[in-house]
Amino acid sequence: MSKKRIVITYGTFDMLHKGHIKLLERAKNFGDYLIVGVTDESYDRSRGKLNVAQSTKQRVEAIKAIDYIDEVIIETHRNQKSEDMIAYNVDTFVIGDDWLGMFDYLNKYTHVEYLPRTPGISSTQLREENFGTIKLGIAGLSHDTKPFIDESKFVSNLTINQVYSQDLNAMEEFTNESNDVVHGYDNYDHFLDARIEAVYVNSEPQECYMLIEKALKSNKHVLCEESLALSQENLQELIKLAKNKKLVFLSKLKTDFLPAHHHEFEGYGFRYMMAEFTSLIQRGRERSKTLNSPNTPV
Ligand code: C2G
Repeated sequence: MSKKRIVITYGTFDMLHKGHIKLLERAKNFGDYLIVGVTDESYDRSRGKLNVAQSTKQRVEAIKAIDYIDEVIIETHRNQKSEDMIAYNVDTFVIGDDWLGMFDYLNKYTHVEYLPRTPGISSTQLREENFGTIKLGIAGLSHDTKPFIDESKFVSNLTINQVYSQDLNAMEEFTNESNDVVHGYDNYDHFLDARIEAVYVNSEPQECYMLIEKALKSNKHVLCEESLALSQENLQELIKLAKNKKLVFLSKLKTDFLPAHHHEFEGYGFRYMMAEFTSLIQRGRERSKTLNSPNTPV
C-alpha cells in the first residue's frame, strides 16, 4: 500500500471566507491527507496580528467543519512549522503567494508550494465591514508620537487622522512632516470634533487630567500613557465618568505599578524581572509583510 501523501497549510483563518476556502481546496489536491494549522491568538499577537476578531476555538471549529480537512492542529510558536514537517512527515507545504519566498527554508524538509491568493477578499476587509473602523486622535506630541502612528498601521480597523498640541509651532511642524496625519489643532475643543471616536493622550502629567476629562465628557474613548491624574481623587472622578458614559478608559501601566510586582519583590526577594517589549517595526527597517524578518523563520 502506497504511503499517504501528507499536505499541510497554516493560517489564522479569521472570519473564514472564500479566499481561505479556495486555498484549502487547492491544498487538498496536492495529496491524500490534509493537515491545517490554525494560529492561536497569543502567537498571532506576538507576530503583530493584533485584532483577530474570532477566538482560536471559533476558528478551529470553522476549519474542523470542512469535511475534506483530515486533521486540525494549533500553531503556537515560531519554528513550529519546521518541527511539524518532521513530526508529520509532510510531503507538501502549501501557503498563499502573499508569503512568496518566506517559507523557502522549509524546502529542506518538504516540498513548498505558493498558490495564488484569491483577490478582493480578506479578513481585514470583513472585520472593517462588520466592526467598522475606530477613528483616533492624538492629544499631545512627543518622541513617541511618530512610532505610535507607524505601529498603528499594523492594526486593522484603526485610523489616526488628527493631532492636538497647545504648542502651535510643534503641531504645525508635525503635521507638515507627517504623511499620515493631516489635521492639526492647537484648540482642544475643536480637536474633539465628530471626526474622532477615541483619543490617545500622551501629554505632560499636569495636563493629562484636563485632556482626559474633556475627552470623556465629549463621549470619546480614552487611551493614555502613564500618569492619568495627579491625585487619587481626580483619578476616581475620571474612572466614574468613563463608567457612567460606558466609555473605554485605558492606561499603559508600567510594570513597577503592578501589585504583583510589589508583592513579589517584598515577599520573595526577587533578584531580577524580565520584561519583553514587542515592536512591530524594527527601527530603521520596515518588516516585509509585517510579520516577518528575514532571519527568523515563522
Ligand atoms: N488567502 C488566500 N486568499 C485570500 C486570503 C487568504 O489565498 N484572499 C490564504 C493566505 O495566503 C493563507 C491562508 O489563506 O495561505 C490563510 O490566510 P490568513 O488567515 O490570513 O493567515 P496568514 O496570516 O496568512 O497565516 O503561520 C500562519 C501562516 O504564516 C499564514
